Amino acid sequence: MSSTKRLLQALIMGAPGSGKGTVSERIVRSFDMLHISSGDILRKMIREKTDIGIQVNKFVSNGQLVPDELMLKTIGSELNRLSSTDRSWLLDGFPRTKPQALSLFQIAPVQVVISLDVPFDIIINRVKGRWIHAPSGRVYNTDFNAPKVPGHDDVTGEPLMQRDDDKPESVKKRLEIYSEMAGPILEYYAEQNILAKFSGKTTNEIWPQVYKYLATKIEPKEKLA
Ligand code: G5P
Ligand code: MG
Repeated sequence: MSSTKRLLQALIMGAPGSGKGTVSERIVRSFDMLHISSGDILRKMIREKTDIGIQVNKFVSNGQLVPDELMLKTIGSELNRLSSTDRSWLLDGFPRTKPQALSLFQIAPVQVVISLDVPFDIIINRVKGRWIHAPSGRVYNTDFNAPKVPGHDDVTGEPLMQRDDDKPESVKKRLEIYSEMAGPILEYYAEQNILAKFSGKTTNEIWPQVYKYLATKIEPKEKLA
């Protein structure tokens, strides 16, 4: 007898540095979900110097949003893939504007929106210690989750790097943009009764709340660690 798999289409939102990438890593470890990060997709295009990568670089490295039309060109095929996949998924970093939210609704409607709420003064300090493994998007922090070997990825051993947009002036701009743009998107999802907000100063405080909430929507593959 065939069993019907329960699929979940979810978003994770939150200010720059609020821990979207970190919480997403924990989600995909505990639940059978794909993680798609718009920032990781853009950084890959920039690294590979594709046509779109060259166009988006000036926005990303200055901490500005990529204009909606260009952003849809960048991520459109990925959204179409998600609309027809038989896997559950978690989209991180998209939508960032109300028009992006409306476009997403047309392509791949979502059932759950996880919103991370972390005080800005905490974010500014933690971003200073961020290191990433660019090819996988794995995120480290010299204070919080340091790599086993300093400067190297735990899985591949490859060198870690810092992000161009983690310069203090870019971080400030990214936080201002988030403050301005996120409200209408969060309202839009609150009106649809799909918004779940999680507040805290650390990921370790937020994560158990997220896990318990998601476990009401999709079966975990691992117990809460
Ligand atoms: P991104 O890549 O989407 P942001 O700015 O939304 O980037 P970011 O910076 O990736 O978000 P995050 O994923 O929320 O942050 O946070 P994280 O990386 O997990 O955690 C931040 C640091 O804190 C890490 O070092 C982590 O280890 C540490 N940390 C986590 N938890 C704790 C804790 O409890 N304690 C401590 N001490 N540390 C902790 O977008 C980048 C750019 O791409 C463009 C824009 O230019 C954007 O600025 N872009 C788009 N433009 C237009 N439309 C879109 N949809 C776009 N998407 C991307
Ligand atoms: Mg991230």
